Amino acid sequence: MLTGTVTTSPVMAVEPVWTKGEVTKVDKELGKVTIRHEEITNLEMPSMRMIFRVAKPEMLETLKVGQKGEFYFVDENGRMLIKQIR
Ligand SMILES: [Cu+2]
Repeated sequence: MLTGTVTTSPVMAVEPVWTKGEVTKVDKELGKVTIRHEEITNLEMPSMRMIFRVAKPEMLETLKVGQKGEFYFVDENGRMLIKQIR
């Protein structure tokens, strides 16, 4: 017997979108990292310098001022997070 459509949760395997950036400040106490980033296409944000929070506290231990890399930034309920670094 048909019981209607089965709705699946909108969980998808999201591929990280990498954005180049440079760490300009790390505030371990407040858990904030300032990054000068290039355009973030997944967030439709132009290049700028701004403050992010980290998805995991241990990221604060590895991030250094002057460090350049590629970052996966996400908007989590209005809070800009560094989700992954490579
Ligand atoms: Cu920005």
